[in-house]
Amino acid sequence: MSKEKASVKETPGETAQSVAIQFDADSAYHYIEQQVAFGPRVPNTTAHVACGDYLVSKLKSYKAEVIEQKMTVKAYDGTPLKARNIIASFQPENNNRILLFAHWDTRPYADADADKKNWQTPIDGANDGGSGVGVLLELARLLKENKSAIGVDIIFFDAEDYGTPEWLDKDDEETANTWCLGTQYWTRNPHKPGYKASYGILLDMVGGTNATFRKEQVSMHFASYVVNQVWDKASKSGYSSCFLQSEGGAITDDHLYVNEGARIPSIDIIDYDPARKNGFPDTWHTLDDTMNNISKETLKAVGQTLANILFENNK
Ligand code: AHN
Ligand code: ZN
Repeated sequence: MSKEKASVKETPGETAQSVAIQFDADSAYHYIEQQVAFGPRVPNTTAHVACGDYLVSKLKSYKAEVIEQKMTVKAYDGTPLKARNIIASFQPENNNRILLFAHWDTRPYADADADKKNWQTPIDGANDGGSGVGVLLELARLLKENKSAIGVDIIFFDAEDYGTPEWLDKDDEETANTWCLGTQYWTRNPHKPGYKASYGILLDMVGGTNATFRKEQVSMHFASYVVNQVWDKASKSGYSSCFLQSEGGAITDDHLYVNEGARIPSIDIIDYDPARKNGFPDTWHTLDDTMNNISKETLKAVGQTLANILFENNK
C-alpha cells in the first residue's frame, strides 16, 4: 500500500489512469437487494440454497475461479446445518494475495428485537450479511474489468450467524464458538492445501445509515499495521468521518478464526461503537435490519477505500 500519486509516465501498451477506479455504490446496493429478495438466508432453507447459487453464478460471471466448499456443521443446539463457503479467486497463479471476506448467511432469530414476539423470526439481514457481500460483489465486478497488482480471494463464509440465542442467557465465553461455523470449518479444511494470503479484511455490517468504523481490538492485536493502513487509505480517500481514529470493542467474528486458525493477519471493518447499548447498530438482530436502513454513502466509503487499495498501482 504505497502513497497515492498522480500518474506521470505512459508506457506503450499501457494506459495511465489519472482517476481512481470508481466503486459503484448503486451496484453494491442492488446486490444487497437481490440477496434480500430471496428471503432470509438461513441454512437448511430453500432461500439459502437459491441465494448461494446466485452468488456462485455472479462470481463466475466476473471470471473468477470459484470453489464451493460444502459441509455440514453442528449448530449450538445440535442441529446439523447444510452450509457452503463460496470462494472466488482472481489471478489464482499469483503468489502475492489478499483475502477479502464476509458472511453470507443471515440470522434465524431477531433475538435482539425490542418485541419478544419477534425473537424466533428470521431477519432480512440487509446489513448483517447482505452489505459485506454486496460490497465484495461490486469489487468482483471491478476485478473483471481491471487487473489488480495482487491476486485477490473473496470468500463468502456460511453459518456465521447461527450462534446461541440471547434468550438462553449464556455467557459470551461459553457461546463464542457457536458463531462463525463456516469459517471455523474452513480453517480446519482450507480450500487449497497450505493456503496463504498476506493479510485479510472482513466486512461486517458495512452498509448501515450513519455507520462508523472504529479500530477493533482483535484486529489491532493480530494486524495493527493492516488496520492503520486501511484507516489511512480511507482518510486519504475522504472518508475519515466514517473511519474514526478511535478504539472499538473486541469482537468474536470470522476474522478471529482466520487469525488464530489460518494465521493470516486479518482485520474486521465493523459498525461497532462501545458507547452504544450493545455496541452494534440499532437494527442488529432485529426485524429492522432491512433495505430501509442501507445507505449508499456508507457502501461507497467502504467500497471505494478497498478499491483504492486493490487498484492503487493502476493509477
Ligand atoms: C457475537 O455476537 C458473539 N459476535 C457477533 C458477530 C456477528 C454476528 N456479526 C454479525 N452478526
Ligand atoms: Zn449477526
